[in-house]
Amino acid sequence: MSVSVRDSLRSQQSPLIRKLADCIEAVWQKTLDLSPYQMPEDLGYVEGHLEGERLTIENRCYQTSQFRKLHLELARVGNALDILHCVMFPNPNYAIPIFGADIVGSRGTISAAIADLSPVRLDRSLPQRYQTALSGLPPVDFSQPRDLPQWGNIFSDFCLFVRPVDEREEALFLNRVQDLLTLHCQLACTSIPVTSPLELLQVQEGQRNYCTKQQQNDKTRRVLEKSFGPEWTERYMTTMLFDCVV
Ligand code: 18B
Repeated sequence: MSVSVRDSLRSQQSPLIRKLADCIEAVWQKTLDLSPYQMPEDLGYVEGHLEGERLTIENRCYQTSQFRKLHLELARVGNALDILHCVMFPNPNYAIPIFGADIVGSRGTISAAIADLSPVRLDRSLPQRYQTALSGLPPVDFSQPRDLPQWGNIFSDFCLFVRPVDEREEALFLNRVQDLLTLHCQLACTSIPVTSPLELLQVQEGQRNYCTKQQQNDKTRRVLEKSFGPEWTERYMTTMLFDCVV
């Protein structure tokens, strides 16, 4: 399946967001066999403006045999806030981590850039193959690392959460996410599905915990509520952003 890279919202967004969106789709296309994903009809392209500025959202979703949902979302609030959101939800019969990334930018600066391969195991460890591969990546150093909020105990020890201060750090972030993503797609494609009912339950529980915690991100909720109200936001956060199917 081919992926279109032309996109109206994307062309207006911060360079780092544009580059990462292009990069994510290029890696997906190169390493995975993408199929269409049926998203709720009214959620592909969304605009809202209850109070204040208009919020525009563009969603792209795919699926593969290893991933029940690959989600790339671009959002823009007026001319003030640019957001990239990406989550790769594995099928529950694959005991592999959840790739997630979020970039929040405002008028030329990026305030938050986060990327992780988040474990689904209760002890928060990553599979050995992932630990080995991630340990082999070159060290990265950012001048303004950021602290995770309380609900952020879902993230791995390899989680990158920074405020990139210049073009060099933006490029470093982009390169590191490209490495994480490439590595993840390659490892996912060669991973063997779990067969034991207990393991299946554990993966389901891990994915549910990830979604429940992410739904506690008040900063995301507040942005959405301002334009769409609390009810729509609750539905969006639990069906589109962090749906636990299990
Ligand atoms: N997120 N983010 O995706 N969020 O969705 N995001 C913010 O500078 C949106 C994810 C994460 O410090 C901020 O503080 C909106 C994924 C973390 O308390 C805003 C959407 C991950 C923080 C938004 C969206 C993730 C954070 C504040 C839907 C990780 C820090 C920016 C399109 C894999 C939270 C700032 C804190 C921050 C908004 C993480 C405005 C609307 C997949 C940890």
